Amino acid sequence: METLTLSAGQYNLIYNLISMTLAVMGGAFIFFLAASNRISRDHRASMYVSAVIVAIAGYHYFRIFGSFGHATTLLEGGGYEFQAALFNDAYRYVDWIITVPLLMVELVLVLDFDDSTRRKFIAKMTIAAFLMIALGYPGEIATAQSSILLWGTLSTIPFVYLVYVIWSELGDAIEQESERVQILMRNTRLLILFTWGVYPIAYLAPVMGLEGATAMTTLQVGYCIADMAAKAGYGVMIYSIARQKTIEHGGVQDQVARSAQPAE
Ligand SMILES: *C/C=C(C)/C=C/C=C(C)/C=C/C1=C(C)CCCC1(C)C
Repeated sequence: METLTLSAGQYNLIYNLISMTLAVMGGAFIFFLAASNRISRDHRASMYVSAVIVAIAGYHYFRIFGSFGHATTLLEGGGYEFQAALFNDAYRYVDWIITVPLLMVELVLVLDFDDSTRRKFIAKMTIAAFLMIALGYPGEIATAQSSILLWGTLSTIPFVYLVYVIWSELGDAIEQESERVQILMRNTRLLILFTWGVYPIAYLAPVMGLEGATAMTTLQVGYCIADMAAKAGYGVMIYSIARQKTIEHGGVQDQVARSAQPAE
């Protein structure tokens, strides 16, 4: 297994970014729970699912943080030694296996699909996400460039399918919405494309001719930033859609009913 030497700057960048991602997931968790009160019953579950996603990711970031500390040792001459064998890459993959299908559940909860379309969409997305992540993993832990390329390419097939289905199904769903919801949904679609697209690029850092420690830093930085945007940022977009629909459908009915009662 490889040992890399990280400069103090690289070490600090990774360390602080993992820490920041953990903080963002924690903050997002509170936000989604609080925000669920501002959403009508029909779409409220999307905020609960979003809170579950950032809670799961937050837990994994907590473990990744510990694992990174465990795998690095301060060198006498400055810099840090990083031992790949002591760093658990699987936390990210286990996280994705759970959270990527949940991100799709979160999405359908703000769309007005009928039950059978909903079920079919989730089934297709879960299978494709599983294949994408399971096929990507052997390349993530490989050091040979040819293995990284092979598994990366195989994993890209279900990835392209996922993005294609999201794009087209959202395209159909958009038609029936008000103009404001349409804009929010288009932006959400773009957010998915641009944040999900970061993962395969970061994954390829070791084959892009970067030196070992630089490649490792690029990959970790890419995954952290993508996770913040694809989970917390995306949840905020879903919140905006749900909130806008709530406003258009006459507000949060149960709250209105309660506050309409005479004061005692
Ligand atoms: C919250 C986590 C999310 C949204 C994770 C998404 C992950 C991907 C889109 C990963 C894609 C990959 C490829 C397309 C090829 C290389 C291997 C992966 C797994 C990094």
